[in-house]
Amino acid sequence: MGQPVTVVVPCRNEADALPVVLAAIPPEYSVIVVDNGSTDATAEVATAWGARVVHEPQPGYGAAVLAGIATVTTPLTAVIDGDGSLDPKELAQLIAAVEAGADLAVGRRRSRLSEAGVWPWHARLGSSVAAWRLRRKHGVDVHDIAPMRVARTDRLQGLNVQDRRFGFPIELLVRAGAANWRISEHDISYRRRAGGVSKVSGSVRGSFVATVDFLRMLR
Ligand SMILES: Nc1nc2c(ncn2[C@@H]2O[C@H](COP(=O)(O)OP(=O)(O)OP(=O)(O)O)[C@@H](O)[C@H]2O)c(=O)[nH]1
Ligand SMILES: [Mg+2]
Repeated sequence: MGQPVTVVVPCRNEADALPVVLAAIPPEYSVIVVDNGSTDATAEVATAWGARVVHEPQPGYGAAVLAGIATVTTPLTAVIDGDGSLDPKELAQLIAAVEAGADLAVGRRRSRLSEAGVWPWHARLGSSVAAWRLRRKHGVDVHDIAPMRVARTDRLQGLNVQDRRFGFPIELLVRAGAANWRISEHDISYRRRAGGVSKVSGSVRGSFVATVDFLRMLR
């Protein structure tokens, strides 16, 4: 049995998708669902599934993730989306990497492991450009923007990431690189969200807004 893990699941109106996510989280992990100003039954669904619920009124992916991370007390923290597009079972390889000595283990979405049509060109472009800048300018050897991640909780809490929106994953990688963290990247699958409505990659506009957030962090 490895070290205790808490999975933080940021959610804004994910009541339809959340059961699929929570059902796939291995029972030995603790779960915190961060309800980020949802107007649907996200919090009720989370409670019914036995997850702890943290409420974060300030909108933004970063605000939600930070609120969750701040309350974790296990040695390891994992972060995964609440929309069902990522598979919680694949956290195991990231957790193993951190237990083996990595400071941060991150996922890398791959076309060959993705459901057809789920990863449109505009979303892929934004992530690729951000990852390229991370490698070139910041010396962080990643090929995606760390859509899921596992790290030691105390280190993660001490990283002092400021961005509250979609710059959060990028800023986290920049800061981890600057602190000389050992980062390991692992291929993961990518699926259609399990329910609910896309807020980002479902439109060119959504991808554009997220990409602007990414690039603000990489100037
Ligand atoms: N977009 C967005 N997502 C949030 C927010 N707060 C929490 N989240 C959650 O963060 C996770 C990741 O969101 P994204 O996958 O980037 O957004 P999405 O709406 O699923 O968009 P697509 O995956 O591109 O369809 C999801 O579980 C969201 O519910 C927020 O303020 N905005
Ligand atoms: Mg999503």
